[in-house]
Amino acid sequence: MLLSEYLKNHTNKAIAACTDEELYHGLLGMTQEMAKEKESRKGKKKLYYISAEFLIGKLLSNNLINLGIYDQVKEELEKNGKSLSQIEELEPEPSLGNGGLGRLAACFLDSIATLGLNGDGIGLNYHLGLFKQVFENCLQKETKNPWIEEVSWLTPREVSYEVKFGNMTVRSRLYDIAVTGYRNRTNQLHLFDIDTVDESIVKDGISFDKEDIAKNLTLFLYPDDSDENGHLLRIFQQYFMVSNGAQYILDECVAKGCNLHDLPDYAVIQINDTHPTMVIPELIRLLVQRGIDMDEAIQIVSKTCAYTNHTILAEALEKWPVRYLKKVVPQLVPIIEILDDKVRRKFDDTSVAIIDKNDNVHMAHIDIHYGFSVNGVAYLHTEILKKDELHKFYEIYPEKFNNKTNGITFRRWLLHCNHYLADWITSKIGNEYKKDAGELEKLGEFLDDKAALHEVQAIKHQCKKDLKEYLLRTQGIEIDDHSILDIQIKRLHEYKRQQMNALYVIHKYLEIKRGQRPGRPITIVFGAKAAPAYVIAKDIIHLILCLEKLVNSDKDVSPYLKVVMVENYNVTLAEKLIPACDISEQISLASKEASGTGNMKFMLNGAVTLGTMDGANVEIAQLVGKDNIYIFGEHSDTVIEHYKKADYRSRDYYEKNKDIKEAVDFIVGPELLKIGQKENLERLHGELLNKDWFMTLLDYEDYAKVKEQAYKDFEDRDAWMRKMLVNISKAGFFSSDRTIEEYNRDVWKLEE
Ligand code: 26Q
Repeated sequence: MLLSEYLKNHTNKAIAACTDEELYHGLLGMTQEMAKEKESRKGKKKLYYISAEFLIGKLLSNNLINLGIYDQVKEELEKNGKSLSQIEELEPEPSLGNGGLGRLAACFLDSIATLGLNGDGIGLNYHLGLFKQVFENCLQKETKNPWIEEVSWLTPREVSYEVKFGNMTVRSRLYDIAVTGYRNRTNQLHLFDIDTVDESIVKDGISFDKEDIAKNLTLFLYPDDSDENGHLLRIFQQYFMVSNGAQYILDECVAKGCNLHDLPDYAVIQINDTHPTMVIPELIRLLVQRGIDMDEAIQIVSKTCAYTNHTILAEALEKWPVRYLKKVVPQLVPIIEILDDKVRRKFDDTSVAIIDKNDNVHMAHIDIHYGFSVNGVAYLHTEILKKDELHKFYEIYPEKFNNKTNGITFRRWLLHCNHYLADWITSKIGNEYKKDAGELEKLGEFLDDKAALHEVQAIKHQCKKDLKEYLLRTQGIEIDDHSILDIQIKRLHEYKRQQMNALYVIHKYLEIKRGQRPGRPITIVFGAKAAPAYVIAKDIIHLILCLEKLVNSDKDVSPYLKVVMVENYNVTLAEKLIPACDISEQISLASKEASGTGNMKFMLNGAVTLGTMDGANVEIAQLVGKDNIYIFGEHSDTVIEHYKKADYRSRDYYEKNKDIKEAVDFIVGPELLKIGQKENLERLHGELLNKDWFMTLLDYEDYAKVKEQAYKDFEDRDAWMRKMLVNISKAGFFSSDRTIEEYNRDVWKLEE
């Protein structure tokens, strides 16, 4: 279909006569129509990927690519004096996720559709998504982030269910978003909502009445859960999601001829972390309601549900007090008690029980006992689950445990975000890699081809120039496109250790002040949102913003070092930053980052990783070899030992190393106190000295040393380009197509 024809039929206007907004609406309508024509075949067995987050990002460009009409549309527009990239900027980004877990779900939907598998997503239609971040006086402020407009990707469906809570009953409405596979079929993302949500209850910032469930149920993604009402709202949201999901799944299966006893032949439910765990007792409840006896219902559901674990951080493992569940979902409590009772009868060890002695329900325990598969998201992570975190469960159910190393969709993270590189790769090895990422290995042929390496270098420079233009226009930030771009973009968390990078900035600043200047200017970029109630994370943002001010306005330093903290880091910004990056910061404390997926996106775009042996970095290191990655820091075993023995004292490192002492004390020195808030800076200083739970100072010395080495190596341009190309050529393993093929082979077993 041609855009001109579509517009003629629908608006009776020519492309040249349309505004960009009209063109955006026209393109949206046209892609939706084309996607509909490719709707999925209805195979017998279907996957339901249920997740509280789907961080899908903007959809227009990706849909055009996947439908195979990107070039045609771009050309049509250009001929009429219009620019596709300008039109794309009008699209609001749906921020229906926090970070990695939500983005992974979105990549998976793309791969499921691309592989032609029968699988849909189930989630919630948050009206405001993740908050929008604004900086004021070097502090993060949160404001609402609406994304649903009059014309949007949401298609209302005639599907609606009753969902009963302890104190009220609501009626849902379903909206679908079409998920186009790359030159393949279309699947659906089902997002449940209620009509009574009221965006006007949001007061200043993102505060709202947490008790008015009818008005707030799907208003925000993960409301602030620092208080009891926040926790209760989270349970309301989770139950609303799973009750709708369970009813939808049963209806769809029954319509296909399922008699409920054979549910596992019709449905497999992948539970994305513990947030959708209540789908297990809810399905049991519904099956019993439809006449199946309890024991059989439990058996059926246990053969239908599979669980993915995304974290070992204790504070992220969901535990809900029974009294909360009694308030919100009293109908599930007797079922959860039965599930707990069965476990207690079978196993003496009470640490594997579902309800603990303090009357908290351990959601992960429900998934492990009453699901048929438990997977981690990278080799190291799964090993740690088996050896440590979930060891007792591994002893009981070794056959349930499996690893599925995460992946990313190359359609978004290469074809869409880096046309220069994608076209260059095509010119070298053809188009096959777009469907078969393993083909990238063929680029290995060019590792010693100087001309080819210089082409890669030119592409990186072009991406830097594009980024420079974008940041200047959208954020008023100026970067030097000839500098080394060293980037750390991810959620702000102490375990991810943005504070370690900030300490290095201080160190470098002081070094330059003393006259020791780097050979080439360095730009250190941060992008991160902190959870609204996470005090230390916000203090770290404060430190970075203060450093940005100090460093960039210092005439002695700014020609050599620049600090950039982009505002409101999101998928759209990631798409601009990643292609331009030289050094990818993946510096979490070993054992804490389950996988990481940003690391894979950077690698694919020719950035070299500076990282710890954590998460999928371990697999990246194995693939590219030690000459093509910069690894530092303590081994995960050592770190785990430190926790077991409780023998880490950050103060020892502070006292031993004068660079560390100098950088840490600079946080509360006169230069920064002049710019920032005493309270925040002192709290962060105290935290590093007296607690430093994620062992920043343990790894700092090695980090600084290895980082210097990377900067130095960057100067041997040909050798660096070779490292880049090795990274690109080895990235094929991290295609989410590979991950999904493994899920399907080992867990879902859908017809191909
Ligand atoms: C739990 C309880 C109460 C409130 C919030 C939460 C909560 C919310 C979000 C817990 C976890 C999350 C998100 C986790 C997440 O994004 N994990 C990341 O998953 C990625 C995909 O597998 C991995 O690559 C990352 O390493 C992991 O951190």
